[in-house]
Amino acid sequence: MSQPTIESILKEKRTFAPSSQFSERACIKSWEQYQELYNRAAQDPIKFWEELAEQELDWFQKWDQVLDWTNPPFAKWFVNGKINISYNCLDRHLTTPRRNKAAIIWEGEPGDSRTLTYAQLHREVCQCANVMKQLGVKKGDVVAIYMPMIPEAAIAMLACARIGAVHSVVFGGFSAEALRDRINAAQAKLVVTADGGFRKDKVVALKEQVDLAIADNHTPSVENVLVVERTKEKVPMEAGRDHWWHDLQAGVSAHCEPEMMDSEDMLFILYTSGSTGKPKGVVHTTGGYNLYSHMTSKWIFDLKDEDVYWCTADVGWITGHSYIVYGPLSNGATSVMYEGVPRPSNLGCFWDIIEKYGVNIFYTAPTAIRAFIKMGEHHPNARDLSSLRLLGTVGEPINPEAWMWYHKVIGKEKCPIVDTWWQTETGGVMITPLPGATPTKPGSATHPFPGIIADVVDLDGNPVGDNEGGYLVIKHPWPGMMRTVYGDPDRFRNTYWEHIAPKDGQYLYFAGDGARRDEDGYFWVMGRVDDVINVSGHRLGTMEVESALVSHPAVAEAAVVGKPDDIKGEEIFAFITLEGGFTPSDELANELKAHVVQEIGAIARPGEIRFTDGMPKTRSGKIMRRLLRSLASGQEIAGDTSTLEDRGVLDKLREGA
Ligand code: 6R9
Repeated sequence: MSQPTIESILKEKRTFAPSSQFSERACIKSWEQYQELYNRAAQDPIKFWEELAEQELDWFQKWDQVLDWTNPPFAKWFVNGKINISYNCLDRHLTTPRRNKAAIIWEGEPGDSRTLTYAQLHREVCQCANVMKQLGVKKGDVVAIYMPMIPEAAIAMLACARIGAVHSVVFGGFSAEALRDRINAAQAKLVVTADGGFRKDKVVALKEQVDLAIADNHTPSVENVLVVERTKEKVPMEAGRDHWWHDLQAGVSAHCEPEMMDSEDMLFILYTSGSTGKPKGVVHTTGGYNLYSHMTSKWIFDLKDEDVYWCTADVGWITGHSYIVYGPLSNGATSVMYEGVPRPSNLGCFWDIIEKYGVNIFYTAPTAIRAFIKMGEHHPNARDLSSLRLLGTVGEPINPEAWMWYHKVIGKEKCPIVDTWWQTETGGVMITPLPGATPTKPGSATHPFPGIIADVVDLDGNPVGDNEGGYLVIKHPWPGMMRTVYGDPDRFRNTYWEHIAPKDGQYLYFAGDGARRDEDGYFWVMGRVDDVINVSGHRLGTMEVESALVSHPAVAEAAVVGKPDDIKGEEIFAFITLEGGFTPSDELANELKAHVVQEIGAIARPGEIRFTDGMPKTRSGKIMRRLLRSLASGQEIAGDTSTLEDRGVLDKLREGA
């Protein structure tokens, strides 16, 4: 092998098969059925996706060709097909009993709530679409959506889709500056926002941030700002530019024909932060994304008409796009939307919502699960969670001990867990259990979704052996794949398709994650390849060392990074947050080092341990190891920190040094 890959040291062996009660009722009922689907799709992916596109979606006009891959890495799916995703999410349900079914059940942080049936949501989307048209938005224009977690965020997205405008959702927690950059990068004509939102018992003044972002002609493309009244705090409204949503809504028709979109017309741009450099505008188009978010929602979350499904993400992230809005609604499901997050005044709010609405399917992130563990199981134990039948996780590798806690305390050992690996770039879930079919292993995302050909390879593109770490790649285009980096096709090519050179005309999509496949073919994601630590020539992924640390009863969360070392090249530097009831000490640090040695071996022994109250995380909850790496080696923090959740954490960590 010409290039070093990644060594695996994790020894997790537990397995959990779905119960027969679950499997019998599931969309995909057995391991054999999964294998049959997988093999059929692998042999003829074109036919596989074509059949599903015909069966599952409504098209205005059929395609001429399923996949055009003559100009890789730029794919076209369902060439010349005509479709509208808002039609598939709304109109087609109105002629069925789903017409009066809850599409969105929304809960505000202060405890107010609202339910929109499919008929009501359709009406609101049409009105919003007409308002946008009135404000001069046309097919192909970009609309920036900067919103709290309120139904109008989803309504605005669907309204854009309806008239063929491209949405660019900017997470409501981002600063004016981040918003300004994203508006300018895509030349947004309209900004949709709210006076504010409620988060952690405070008012987030969104309109104020919008005003700052567009002040002094910083964003010349913006013609109008549409403002939802949410907090009722007084906000300045600039005449001619700023408009209240409810005022304009009152004057428009509730009929709006969906625009006939080409399958490859742009649906949205979503900015994702690279570890360095400026954020990339990930571009998704209409037909393929609709199909992929639809199919993955249907089979992975096993959606049934009577289910109440809740994904706790924010619509500002891809998870919110694909699994709060488009995927569930295209399937006619009931999707819960919650404005708040667990906070000191209400640590148990998630469990209250599950109890209140009888949530059956719950999809959250490892960062949240580790926080729940730290808060203590008396919170979930005080609520009735018996409605739950399926659990999911996304965003980071889940440490086996966190998985076990989720399984026992939340799932009461009866709910399958789907650990879903995917990215903004992939549009939908790529590697995951199918809950009625796949025996799960804690910490493994298990197997590729049917139609996805995944592999673990070295830098020459050659598959590595069982249990050897390498680079996670996807070998065949799939309908939900990103189409380009907005305005920068070269960056698309360099970032994803050239780390591993195309061979014999085959292009490999490079995900940037390290992984290994075990002897049963299970995929284990080992963390970002940028975060790999090289100890005496052994290249270790972050996930395995962190999981060993988290398996110690004192540890709530762990993040490991490499610190330059004269002899070893790098040594492992571990940042640790402790469970309640434990206090930092040298003895505990030594005990944790010994624990890692015992769990996975001497090679992974942390050279240094630093206790901290919190980790620097992105606003979607991912630990920013890049910043910890700078701290560990005593360097100044460089690069983009605009996605950091809480700057205070960094300052504290610096002081603690
Ligand atoms: C959906 C989303 C993508 C990166 C991805 C990987 C990490 C996400 C994971 C996971 C291990 C999982 N990631 N899910 N790692 N197991 N189940 O999170 O998109 O924000 O673009 O992040 O997140 O490192 O490459 P995005």
